[in-house]
Amino acid sequence: MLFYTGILNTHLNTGLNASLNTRLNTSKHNHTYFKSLPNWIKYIMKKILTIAGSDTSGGAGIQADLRTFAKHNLFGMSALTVIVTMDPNNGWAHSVFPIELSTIEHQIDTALIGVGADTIKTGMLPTPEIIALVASRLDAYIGKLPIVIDPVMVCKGDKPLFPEHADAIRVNLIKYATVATPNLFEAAQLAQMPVLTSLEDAKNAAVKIHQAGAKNVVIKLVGTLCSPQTSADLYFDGENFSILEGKLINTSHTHGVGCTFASHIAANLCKGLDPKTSCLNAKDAVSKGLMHHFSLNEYVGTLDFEKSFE
Ligand code: PXL
Repeated sequence: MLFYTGILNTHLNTGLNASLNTRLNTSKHNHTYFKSLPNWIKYIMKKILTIAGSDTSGGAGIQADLRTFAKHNLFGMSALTVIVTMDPNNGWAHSVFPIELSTIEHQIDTALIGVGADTIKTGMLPTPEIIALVASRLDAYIGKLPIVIDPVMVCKGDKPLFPEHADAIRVNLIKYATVATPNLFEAAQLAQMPVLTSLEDAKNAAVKIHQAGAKNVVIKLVGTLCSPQTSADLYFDGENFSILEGKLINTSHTHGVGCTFASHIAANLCKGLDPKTSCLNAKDAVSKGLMHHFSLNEYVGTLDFEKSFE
């Protein structure tokens, strides 16, 4: 039996709380251990909700989000919006199965009203109706807690998954973002620009996304538009631009990197860090994980979550 002798720290992810969370995450009997905790300890754990899809292959979606939250010692909750499957007999072609609206509504209310969240992250929202529902639920929390909007429009590359939904995200959802995390394609869609071909384009897009209501915008991989190419992201807080530097890692094993990046940002915000530091930390974590990428099968590979925390 281990005893903790530290001082209870009100910054919730240090001191006793960190120790308890670490033990919750590593205990072989998590459930029993959690139930045995006094209620006041459960109530001080910081809670974070992901409203996103299930990536059955495990690299992206809520699987990535919850795994990331757990590694940050946060209490993760999920509201599932869609199930994505991949066809092993047809070149890993993706199929999307949206969840019924009322089921999503019940899940969000369970988490936000029934339990309460300190931070919210959104991922894949597969129909304009689902986007509108999520937006209606986020409305009560704007300015009260951090909200990370990952405006997922593509699964891989730049082939739009839901082309007709870009407008719904731009008009209904982006205004709730404490931080919005579009890739180059999503940024162009949100900014209503045909395509981004330079850093200057990316800066213009960031301004437009900010005007659409996002408080902070991080456009991923703007460094790939520059020469020599890097993995740098562009960060805009409404006043200043910053470049989040990163070395380009030459791999196609990037499945789930976007979801993981946005979850790290959400987790950092949940722990009380400011938006820019949260993005810098997320960039660092994802880069470390990507250095140890691995393949899941002949079609897809992903980053090593564990290495992000070393
Ligand atoms: O990486 C984008 C993404 C987000 N969410 C879900 C996914 C994917 C890509 O496959 O399946 C559920």
